[in-house]
Amino acid sequence: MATTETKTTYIGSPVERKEDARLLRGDTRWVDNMTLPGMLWLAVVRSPYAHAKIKKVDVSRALEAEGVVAAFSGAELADEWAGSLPCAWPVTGDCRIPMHRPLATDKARYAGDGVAVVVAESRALAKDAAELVDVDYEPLPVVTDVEEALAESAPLVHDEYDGNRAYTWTLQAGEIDTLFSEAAVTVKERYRQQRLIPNAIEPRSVLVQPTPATGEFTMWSATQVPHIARVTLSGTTGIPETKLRVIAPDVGGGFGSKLNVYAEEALCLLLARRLGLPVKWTEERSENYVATIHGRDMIQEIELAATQEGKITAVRTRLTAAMGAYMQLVSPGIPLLGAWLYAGCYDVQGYDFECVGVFTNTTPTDAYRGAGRPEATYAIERTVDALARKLGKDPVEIRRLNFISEFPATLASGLEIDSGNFHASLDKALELAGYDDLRREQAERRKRGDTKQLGIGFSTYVEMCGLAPSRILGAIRYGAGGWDAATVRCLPTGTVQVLIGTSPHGQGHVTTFSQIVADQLGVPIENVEVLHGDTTVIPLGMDTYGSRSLAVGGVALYHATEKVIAKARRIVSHQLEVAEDDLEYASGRFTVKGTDRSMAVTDAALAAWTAHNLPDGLEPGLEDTYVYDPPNFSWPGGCHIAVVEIDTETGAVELARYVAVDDVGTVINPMIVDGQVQGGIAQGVAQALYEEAVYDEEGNLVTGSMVNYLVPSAVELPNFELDRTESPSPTNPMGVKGVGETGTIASTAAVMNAVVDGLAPFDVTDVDMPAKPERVWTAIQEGRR
Ligand code: MCN
Repeated sequence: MATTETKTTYIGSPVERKEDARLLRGDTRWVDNMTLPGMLWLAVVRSPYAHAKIKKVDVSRALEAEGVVAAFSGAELADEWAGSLPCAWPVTGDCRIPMHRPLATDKARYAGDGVAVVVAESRALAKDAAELVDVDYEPLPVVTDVEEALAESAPLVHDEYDGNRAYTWTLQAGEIDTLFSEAAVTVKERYRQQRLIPNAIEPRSVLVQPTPATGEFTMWSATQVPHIARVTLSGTTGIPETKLRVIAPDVGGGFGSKLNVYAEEALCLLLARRLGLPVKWTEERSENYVATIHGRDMIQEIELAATQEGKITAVRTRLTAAMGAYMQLVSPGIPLLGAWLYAGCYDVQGYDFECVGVFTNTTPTDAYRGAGRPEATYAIERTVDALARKLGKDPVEIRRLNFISEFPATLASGLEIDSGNFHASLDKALELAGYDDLRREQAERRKRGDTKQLGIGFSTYVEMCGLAPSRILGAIRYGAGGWDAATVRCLPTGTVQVLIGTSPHGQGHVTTFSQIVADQLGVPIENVEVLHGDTTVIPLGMDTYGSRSLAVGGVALYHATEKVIAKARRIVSHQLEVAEDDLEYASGRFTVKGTDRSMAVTDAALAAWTAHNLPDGLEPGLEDTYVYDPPNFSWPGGCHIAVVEIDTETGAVELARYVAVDDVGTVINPMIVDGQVQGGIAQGVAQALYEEAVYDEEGNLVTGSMVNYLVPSAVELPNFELDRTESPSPTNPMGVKGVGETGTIASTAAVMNAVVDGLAPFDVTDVDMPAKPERVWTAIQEGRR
């Protein structure tokens, strides 16, 4: 029986994060702080060339260096790998997934590609010795540009293929040609999604402890995906899954970059096995820039067909997406996470999507916050503004005309939006922003030729997250399921232990999942203990990415509490000698209807533990597990409005105001949700205005450190003005949707639409991202001419 009558006290409250006191005290377990007896350090020798034949690797000088225990070239270890580093998403039957050994053997394919490894008694000694490894390279021609890589004359990143095209993936629906030929208006735009470099506060770090007597290995890794790492690294190293325990202890951010299985993890495992001693590696920040995956890097061509009134009838999109030099865990699928979203939250009849994945001599790309969905939102939101400009309409008007307004709604691209209310979030955002006043102010500044022009930009978005129904993931060839699991264990002392398969790295799961359990079982929140990120303690799990932890893991947890309550009901009915139906349940207590006789779930837990007086045949203990496979993605949406001030003399853009009204269904913890939205917006603004990975012609990463890769800080950002609408998801009993990526998905488009809107007096219709002063100033000069 559902416990909908349960009085909620924690859910919906801004409960302080249980995680924070420990984090603030420094009472934490980061992998890099861990030391084990006899521990060795690993250093990777990386190619300085973006493309080069490896003619010879000589590790003899390194082997003679102080404290060095072992050194190997990629070729020397080649036969020890049981398989490639994993790529779990072959998006088409003919998708090219080249062999990807943890160290390159024949040629280096990007600057930073590992070619040899050194193991020594300390980090410094390993690093020093790595510099003594002699590698004889024969530099080869380089291609870093995704479109140039498709040219017939382009250098081949992988010689075994006849070109750099990795796959072509398409999706069509409706009478697309007819809709375009009959359209009164069409607009066609081309956008560049620049390459981005994730910067988690904690760099990647791995420590492997072997137990030679049993053949077991424990790997601590700063990863988002301990469960996926365990399965896939077993394939790469040949260590049986049953002998490999992966622990993600405290993890300091990931933003998708730690949703991966990396060479250094495999190397630490292999060398710990060979040497019989613990081996550790911690990434330096400069290594993070070349050896951790990058995000975005694609060219988008998008075309809308519309009526004279501005009703969009069809959308056609062509993507050319860089994979980089190899396929990492989910590289091929990342651009396709946006494949269904290129019509945004608009009701269209025709849909035509194509994505070509391309190898280049660059660091592999993979999931970076939003992964495919910020790109899609950017393209459609920018193009809707272009349509509004062409028709001389207000961008608000054109959006209203096209919104999907009935739910559930089947998109032209085929998926179903569970619930939403795009008009409501737009209305609320307009009111918060004071839209009419902003337009008035803008008009006045334009009239007086103010050197500080105002730009107002919208992004009304919908996204699919909560990855996801296993059947759909299977249909799109994703290599794993989308379920997640939770166990709820009521201990005799009144404590409730939760074992959850998701793996937080900053999202506050311990708090929000405690809130769910505390309300469901009526225990104080302090009495809930949430365990995560250890494949031995929690064998079932699919980890954290795609804003799935609440909408999948949290819902599994809710169902597990329901199972526990159902068992407790049997125990209580037996103990109080009444029929189960005569018991009412609320806030952790069963009461016999119409009386004051009652018993708490925690008392049932004690009774289940002593097992002195249980119904015949009932197993002792009060614990249950639920594995939840959602029937649909979850579909957050909303409206973001950016207001920028553009200095027309310098081209500097300042984000003056930012209003966000999001709809993430039922909210468990409004403070945590606000924090997620704020962080997400900051990351999207960073793409619009600041961040850009740049390679030179030889494939050197020019923006190889924080000195020249501009990660914004709080100083560059205004206080965000946040609000919400709430359309509970009908597909899960709590009505929740994900929030971890909404801010990033919505904000880049809002800011760039604001920049272009501010530059309208100069006839500027596009500026490449990031809209840095030089680009904006140049656009103004060209516009003036
Ligand atoms: N939540 C809530 N009510 C909702 C939705 C969510 O209270 N309606 C809470 C959840 O219970 C959880 C948090 O908000 O505590 C985020 O939930 P969810 O949207 O399920 O996202 P995940 O926990 O799965 O986190 C993944 C998501 C992604 S994909 C990226 S990228 C990202 C992000 O989270 N990376 C982050 N947020 C991050 N935050 C930090 N600090 N660091 C990162 O690396």
